[in-house]
Amino acid sequence: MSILISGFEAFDGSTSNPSACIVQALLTRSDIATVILPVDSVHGPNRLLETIPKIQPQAILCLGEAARRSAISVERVAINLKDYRIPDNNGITLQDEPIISDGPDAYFSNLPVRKITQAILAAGIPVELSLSAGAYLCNQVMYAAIHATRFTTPRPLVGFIHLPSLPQQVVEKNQSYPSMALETSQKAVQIAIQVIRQTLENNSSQDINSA
Ligand code: PCA
Repeated sequence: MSILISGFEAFDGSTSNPSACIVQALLTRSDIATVILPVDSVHGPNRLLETIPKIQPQAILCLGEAARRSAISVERVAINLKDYRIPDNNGITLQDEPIISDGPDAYFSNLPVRKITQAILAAGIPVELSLSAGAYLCNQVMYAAIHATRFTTPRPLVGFIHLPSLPQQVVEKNQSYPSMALETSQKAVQIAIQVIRQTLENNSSQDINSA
């Protein structure tokens, strides 16, 4: 059983990104494939889309940082919109553009988003089921991954989790917005992986029983 987990490089003047730290910590697990994506309007989604056929994962969990959010955000929806509030790491700012010109307005994640949220909450970690992954690179990667795998059989589970900034990022910027310790975000991601794994196991035993 293979699960692909992606994270993003640092952006917006930060020297780190919690999603990259978590992906690096998962590198040693043989059942998990990882990729760190550039915060780049073209190469970010492309790097993920190139990796998917090589791994042929049963699930794809993308991770990114949501500065100023105070809780883990399990994303429900990706919208077909690029509307960047800040430039990407290549200096590009896109506005009012679709991700896929003839694509649907939005895709729902097919991860068990409510179960993941409930399991993270049960572990005592602040979490929300979020209605918007924004209109920047995280939303773009989530939309592109769901779009690219929609006709794959069996269809992989695909979704996105946003993580609050790390305390040191907020300190670095001399600001006072919310943050979450790396260990806490990491535990939340581990719980999400467990729930995804259980869902895949249940789906495959249902397939065997109905065969
Ligand atoms: N967060 C950004 C892009 C990269 C990241 O980690 C976002 O929320 O779109």
